[in-house]
Amino acid sequence: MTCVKTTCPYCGVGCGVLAQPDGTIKGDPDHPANFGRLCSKGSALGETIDLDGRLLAPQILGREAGWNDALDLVATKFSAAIRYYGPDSVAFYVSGQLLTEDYYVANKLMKGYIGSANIDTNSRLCMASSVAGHKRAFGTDTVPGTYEDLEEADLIVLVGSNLAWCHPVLYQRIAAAKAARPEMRVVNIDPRITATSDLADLHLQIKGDGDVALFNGLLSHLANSGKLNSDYINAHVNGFDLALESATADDPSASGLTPDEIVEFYAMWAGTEKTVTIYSQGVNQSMSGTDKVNAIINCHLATGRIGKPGMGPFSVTGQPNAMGGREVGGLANMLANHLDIENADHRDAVQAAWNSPTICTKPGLKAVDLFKACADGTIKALWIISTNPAVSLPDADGVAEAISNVPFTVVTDIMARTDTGDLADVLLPATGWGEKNGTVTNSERRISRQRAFLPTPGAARPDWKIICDVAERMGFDGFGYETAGDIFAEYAATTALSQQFGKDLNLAALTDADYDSLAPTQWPVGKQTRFFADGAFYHPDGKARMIAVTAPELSTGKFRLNTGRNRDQWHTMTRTGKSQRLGAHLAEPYVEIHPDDADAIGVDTAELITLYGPKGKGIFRALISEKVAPGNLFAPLHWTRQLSAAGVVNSTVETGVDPISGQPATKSAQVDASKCDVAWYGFAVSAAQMQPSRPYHAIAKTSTGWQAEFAGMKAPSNWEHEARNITGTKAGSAAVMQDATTGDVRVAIIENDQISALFFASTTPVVVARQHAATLIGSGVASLAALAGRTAADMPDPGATVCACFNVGVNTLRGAISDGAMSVAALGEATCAGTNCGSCKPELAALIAQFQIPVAAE
Ligand SMILES: Nc1nc2c(c(=O)[nH]1)N[C@H]1C(S)=C(S)[C@@H](COP(=O)(O)OP(=O)(O)OC[C@H]3O[C@@H](n4cnc5c(=O)[nH]c(N)nc54)[C@H](O)[C@@H]3O)O[C@H]1N2
Ligand SMILES: Nc1nc2c(c(=O)[nH]1)N[C@H]1C(S)=C(S)[C@@H](COP(=O)(O)OP(=O)(O)OC[C@H]3O[C@@H](n4cnc5c(=O)[nH]c(N)nc54)[C@H](O)[C@@H]3O)O[C@H]1N2
Ligand code: SF4
Ligand SMILES: [Mo]
Repeated sequence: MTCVKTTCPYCGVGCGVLAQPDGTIKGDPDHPANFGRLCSKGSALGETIDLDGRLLAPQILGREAGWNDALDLVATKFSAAIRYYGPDSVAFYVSGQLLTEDYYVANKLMKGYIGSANIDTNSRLCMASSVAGHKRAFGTDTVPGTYEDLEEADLIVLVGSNLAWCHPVLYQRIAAAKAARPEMRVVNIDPRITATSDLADLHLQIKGDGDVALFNGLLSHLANSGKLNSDYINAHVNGFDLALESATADDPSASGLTPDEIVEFYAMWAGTEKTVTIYSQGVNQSMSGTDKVNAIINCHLATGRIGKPGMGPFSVTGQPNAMGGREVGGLANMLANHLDIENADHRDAVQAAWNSPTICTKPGLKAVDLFKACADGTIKALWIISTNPAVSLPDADGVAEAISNVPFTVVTDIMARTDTGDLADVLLPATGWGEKNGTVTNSERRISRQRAFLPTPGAARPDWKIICDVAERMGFDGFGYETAGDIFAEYAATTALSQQFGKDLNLAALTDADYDSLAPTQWPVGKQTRFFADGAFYHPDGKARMIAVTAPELSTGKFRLNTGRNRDQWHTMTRTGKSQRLGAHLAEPYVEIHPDDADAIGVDTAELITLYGPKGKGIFRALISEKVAPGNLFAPLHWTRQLSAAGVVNSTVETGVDPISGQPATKSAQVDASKCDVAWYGFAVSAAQMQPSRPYHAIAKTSTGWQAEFAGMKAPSNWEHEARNITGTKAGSAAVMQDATTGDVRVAIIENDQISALFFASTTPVVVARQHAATLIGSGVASLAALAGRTAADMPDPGATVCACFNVGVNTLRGAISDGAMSVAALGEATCAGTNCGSCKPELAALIAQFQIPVAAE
């Protein structure tokens, strides 16, 4: 079978993938990002490419429509809004998951033809503070280093990055380098202990937003201990004195760390020339995000540790094309090719290159303001492409309302039902990963091709094609591309402008490249692969700028709600939610809470917690854990209204934005928390998709159908009815069993001698071997044995999945450990766990460590 070289559609590591139409997926051994490795999400890509739930035809007001009608309607509505209310009355909200070609034409249409800069992207929620910090320091948005630096470094400092779960292949590369060179040191700076902490020699459990204080303290320490690189500063850096003055005025103990921790960290940093500081959303998603970025970069500039092998600041990108989107100018405050909207010469040059009728003259609305403008009626027509803002923006319910308030909303997605798509007037079906062609740029500026290996499903079209079709119907020429390759060639040619104005981007060498066979290519093409070792920054004087930053006042609310990611889910789960292997890792919305706080609000293990934000609330399973500090909570961003009753964490998140970047501070929402008093808890498995519609519920795929967790405020009077309602099974006979002592209820629905659904209810959180229950669906096992919800002696319950690749559960692993598999490698040999993608290795190590802790003598 043909094997196509393509690129993973998830994170910014940008791993090369070998894909076959039957869904066989392997890591590409030749791709310089991953050299054959893939993480759990990449490995499971084959399970997410079915057509279940796909949007396969345009829809107008919920009814299927032809492309002609849909495109005409979109073009007419946008043109009318522009005619009556002006170009700024329309907006696009796009995504770092668009391919460069899609992004390029969307930006060209809005900025060069409609004449507004009202195109913003989910990168505002993701990379905006890094972009702003880079521009302040370097004069342009440049990531100086390469992945090899991570392997060559002697010290890796991770700031606000859960690399083990979020950039797993980079984490594996660092872990392998550390195994080969045990003297390499890793420091993890995160208010939470995470899977990434496992690799760290030092975990600094910083106070939320204590980062500026810590790095300002580091800068004064570097000055006091004679570790500055005065030659580099004198030749290449402005702003040193003011930055140091400001840094010295701050007290590093405001970071919440102990003096010993601070001394140890500073000594490591000061004493290690080859230091890379990797940072991610714990830095960016903050009211002081841009200042955090500059506080980090200041230390690298002051020591000249930048752009040389094994050293530099390294902002890892989240989405597969976060970097490409920045290159084509996808943010509301950027022009194409790293040029500036505010600069008239830049504007003229871009307009000339596009040969476009107009060009925007001022920055457009940034994401949060864009949706405010939807709420207040300023925006008359809105087009959302490849993102799910009704889930992923703070005040998610307010944003959903704002979208509904726009007179005309278009959503382009691959799925028929999403929380955002449900609010649209027009739905347009896009071809998805594996069906479309284009390029993405990863965290180290490497451009890789995504290639199609599957047929186009239904009437779906590539995003770039849909955008160009609308542009043409709005009467604009300049969008008559035949292929994605045509767009890439035009884009690559326009990057000459970046050079013309002394900026960094330069893809001119790729203008005539053979697009079909384009190999992964890092820019700048054919020159040095790192920036800034010898200065040559992009401010007009060629120097970098150190920025004077001041630690923020830390807010003191009731609970600081920190939000982020799970290992095996991608954002709003529209794709990863399809894989039962991935769903088995953490199957419902949860909130991590410290035992002291759980005690204080009277919540026990696996009970439910209600979080109250200023504008909305949510209900989450309590995961009581010392990994979060008292006063801190952590909840994942993944759950949607499609998959849960009240698990959209952004319903509770209402935050301000960084004043410079406009990025919302989604790591530090202020919330109240209390026990959610429910009358009963339930769990069910069924062959059918369930939609329990109870005050709390969450559904997930299983190997045999679906599972649901739920809870009710009042015990039902008839358990059989309740079980049938929830599991969606009308036919068959029901066996109902109620334990006289505990009141626990178990119901099995049997059809044609096969179990079609199982239902469990209890006044306390349901204890049942969930994976095992799922395997009974469709089997003919005698109903009473199944009702016990326990596994037969010859079928041990594997427990919650730890290794998603080989489906190895926690009980199996504990068994192997007690049989003597006392290292990650030995566990791999015994059970296969961790031997494919390696994403679960930190969890394997943690299980072994748990086993090694002697039980305290009583
Ligand atoms: N599995 C998985 N991987 C992904 C994604 C996914 O959805 N799932 N999404 C991708 C995307 S788009 C992105 S942007 C990246 C995000 O990748 P990461 O930024 O690594 O992930 P997050 O979980 O958002 O947050 C990282 C850490 O920041 C910490 N943090 C919170 N507040 C602070 C603080 O004030 N200071 C410090 N120092 N740390 C803090 C959190 O506790 C958290 O552990 O992941 C990418 N990779
Ligand atoms: N509280 C909190 N909120 C956060 C974050 C956080 O850490 N905490 N992180 C923020 C960050 S960093 C990010 S990046 C965002 C991510 O948030 P979103 O971008 O909203 O999340 P996704 O689920 O990735 O949305 C992508 C959508 O595009 C669709 N899609 C997939 N492929 C295609 C395609 O080829 N074409 C089209 N047209 N559609 C496609 C998917 O079905 C899905 O509906 O969330 C942000 N929100
Ligand atoms: S690390 Fe995983 S999610 Fe990220 S690109 Fe590689 S395989 Fe995909
Ligand atoms: Mo992101």
